[in-house]
Amino acid sequence: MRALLFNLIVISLSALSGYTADKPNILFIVADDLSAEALGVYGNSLVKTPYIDRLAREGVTFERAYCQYPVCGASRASFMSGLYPETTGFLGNNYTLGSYRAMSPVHSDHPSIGGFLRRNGYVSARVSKIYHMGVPGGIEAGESGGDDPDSWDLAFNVWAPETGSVGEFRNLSPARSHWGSAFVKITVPDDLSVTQADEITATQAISILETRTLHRNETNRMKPGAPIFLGIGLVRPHVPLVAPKRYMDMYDPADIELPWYPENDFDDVPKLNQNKGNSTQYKMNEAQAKESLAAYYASVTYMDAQVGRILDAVDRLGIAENTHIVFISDHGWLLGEHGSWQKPSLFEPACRVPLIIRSPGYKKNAGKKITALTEFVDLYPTFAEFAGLEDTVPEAVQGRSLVPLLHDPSGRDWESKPAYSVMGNKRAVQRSIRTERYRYSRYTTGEEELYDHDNDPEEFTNQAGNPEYASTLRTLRNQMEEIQAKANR
Ligand SMILES: [Ca+2]
Repeated sequence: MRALLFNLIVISLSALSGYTADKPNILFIVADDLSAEALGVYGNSLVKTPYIDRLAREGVTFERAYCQYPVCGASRASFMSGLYPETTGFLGNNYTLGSYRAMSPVHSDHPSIGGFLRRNGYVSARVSKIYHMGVPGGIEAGESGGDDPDSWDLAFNVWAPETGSVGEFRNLSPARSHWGSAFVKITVPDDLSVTQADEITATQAISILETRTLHRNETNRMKPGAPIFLGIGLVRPHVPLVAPKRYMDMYDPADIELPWYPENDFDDVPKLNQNKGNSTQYKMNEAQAKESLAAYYASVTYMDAQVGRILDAVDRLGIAENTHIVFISDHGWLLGEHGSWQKPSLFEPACRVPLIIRSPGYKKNAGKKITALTEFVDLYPTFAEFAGLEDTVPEAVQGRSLVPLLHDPSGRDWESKPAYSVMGNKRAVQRSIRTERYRYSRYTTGEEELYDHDNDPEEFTNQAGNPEYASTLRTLRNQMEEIQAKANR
């Protein structure tokens, strides 16, 4: 009788709170400034990324996923809100979703995916950089940056030394002394690695998972029994390229090959897309560029090791069967392609992003690669569907759930739509679309770029002025205008 009464109380409590223990956890791991080209699973044979590669073997890898804006703040606000950057007006780094809501007549109550899930029975938490934080400055100050407090029940910043790290400090880019974009390499003694941002972040994230699982009934004051949406923000390989010596030692700059590009590559590239050229921005000689790339790979491998710690914790805690893990970078990055580095840029490597999803329900497709065109606004409805909330996704959300591609990675039933990336500011939005075959970009100067990926995957020959592509160009202009109209809604 007592047991029955207890059961009734438990049932009525869970009904009251709206929590259902069988809803899955969602771990959302966001790396910073990570090019897909710097991961083993995306074909890089030099870089060592055993843990992200493991995640890909056990999940699915999106080969053609694109960010909405190749810069931290704008991209993060976009994927967290499920809205294009032109819709949020969040074009750059210096806005918050809160300021957008305050200004917006139509989206004043629009929740981020974190806010949406926490209103629907989840406990939502972040560790470190999910919305924009300055790297290194914001991390050195332990600040919450452009955070959206409505997204989280719990938010943890990390406070780490970054450019102040003890170790050997070198600036490999003579033309830059701004530590948020210079190629600063810092080799940290191995026994001090515990001071580093991503190690602290992984430790905090693991501790949260332990609290939610091992102690779920005893000590959880926060929504006891609720599933968790946990955003884990890793700041590497964003510069400064800080890594313990044992990771730096894995890469000999002599083994690094810089991407080849034609000498006259920029002759047909609009000025606005030449903005990250080494010859004007960084002035690295060949040896410095190779050492930068080696240090970047070391930072990637170090970040990958933190992903490994998180995956091990998920296994150890026995929650793998009830936890979706989604790994992305906030945007792509140029690693010397076109003699250019970093972001923003509308070339393919800056807009294309790594996206790997391991979902317990789709093991039959483990290791599959998905070539369907997808974009980051698709994450919001995907997470909502993981939580069984697909019918109540706010109408404003502009993406579509990726779950059909988890069911059928071939994409047979997936309607192909162009992926849309922009850069610039409110007064001058530079736009680009990626279709199955083409990349088409249009600048506020009136200049255009058209690359035919069937015969020019490295985007060396701008066909916008080629009469043979005239009808293709007309089609692409129309497609861009359609998306632009939707984004400006
Ligand atoms: Ca970034």
